[in-house]
Amino acid sequence: MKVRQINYVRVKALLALKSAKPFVSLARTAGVTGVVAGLLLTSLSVPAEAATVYKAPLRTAVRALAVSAEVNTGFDRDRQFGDWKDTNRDCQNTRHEVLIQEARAALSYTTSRRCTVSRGRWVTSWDNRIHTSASTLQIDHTVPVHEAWGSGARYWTQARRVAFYNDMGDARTLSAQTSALNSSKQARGPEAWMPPANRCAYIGQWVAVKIRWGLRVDSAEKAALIRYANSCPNVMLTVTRA
Ligand SMILES: [Ca+2]
Ligand SMILES: [Ca+2]
Repeated sequence: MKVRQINYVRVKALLALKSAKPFVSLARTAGVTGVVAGLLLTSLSVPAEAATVYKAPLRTAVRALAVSAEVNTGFDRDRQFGDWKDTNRDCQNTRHEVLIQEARAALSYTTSRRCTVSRGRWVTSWDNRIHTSASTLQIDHTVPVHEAWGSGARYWTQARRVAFYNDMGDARTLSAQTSALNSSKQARGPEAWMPPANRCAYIGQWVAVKIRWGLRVDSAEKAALIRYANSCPNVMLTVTRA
């Protein structure tokens, strides 16, 4: 049982990393066919609710989002969500894990232990800007932490909130963005704030995170999502629920 649980965690991480790809293409990736196929077989033995994968075209997914009023009172980011964690205890916290994952070139670190990223090359998806210093980047929660709190996270356990805050299981939850632009977003949803570039991708990411974490949408947000989705390619969304 213990082995199955460990394998399931690994499968989940692999699937999330390749969440845009179907199982077959995942199994063909990078010469790990046998290993992945074995892990997938093992995963069949875990309870169905643990591995729920949602799949629908963007416009269908948007219309299916459950609506309720956003209740933002009582929010305390540090107390309720904590800070960047080093979940896998390799000395790199979530901020640096995201910087490493999104880097387009070799990285340099502030110390020989490689705990904190110093320089590299990143292209921020909201504005297509090129960055070479980590100091000009912030890690954005696609669905802002305060917005998540008001959309259902207030009812979660502390552990689930910390997991959301540090979600490395789906690359759509967190991304490195230009610091000033990230600051300008604050806790606003697509009804009030949109990035200057790659808006259709942003809408897909927003909807995927709402589905992954079972968060609700307020009516103004849903109207905006429907409006944007109707003018964007009706791409297939595949989301592993957290
Ligand atoms: Ca780490
Ligand atoms: Ca909202």
